[in-house]
Amino acid sequence: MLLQDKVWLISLVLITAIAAVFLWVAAGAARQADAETVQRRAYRLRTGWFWLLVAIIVIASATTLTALPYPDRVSAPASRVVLRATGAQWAWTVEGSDIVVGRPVEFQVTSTDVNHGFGIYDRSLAMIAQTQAMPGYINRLQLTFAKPGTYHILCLEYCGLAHHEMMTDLVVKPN
Ligand SMILES: [Cu+2]
Repeated sequence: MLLQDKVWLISLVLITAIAAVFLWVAAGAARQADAETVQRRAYRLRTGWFWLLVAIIVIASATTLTALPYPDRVSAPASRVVLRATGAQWAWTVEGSDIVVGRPVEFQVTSTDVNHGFGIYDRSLAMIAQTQAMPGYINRLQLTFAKPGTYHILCLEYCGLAHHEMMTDLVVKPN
């Protein structure tokens, strides 16, 4: 099942649940009840939900924040290949040595004019990494290619008339 279909299905279930709650409230609207009792019950429910939410946030943060999906700069392997990627209206220049499968690469990404988006795509045009290309600043993007072949670099940020022309190929050699 496509991700899109899954999201659509989840949305549909949630919409149905919300609609059911609305109908349930509407059906009971005419019923009289003691306001204080209802209020106390609602407050108790709210307090319960609040602490449940706090517990979920604390547990989720504690278990996931340690495993950030990108490496920190300090732990960059010394054997990495450094490539300099420069964006300019409207082309990419990538300089450096060859990229080999399994060998860590660091792209030092910058721009000579305006902001560009540096996006690396595989053959099926699925994005595998991206960062901003900013004038006067170098963004470091660390990546280890798992498969050889031709990858594509596309600009991800509208940067003028020929933004769509800002494409170049990146060849990753087998090990
Ligand atoms: Cu662009």
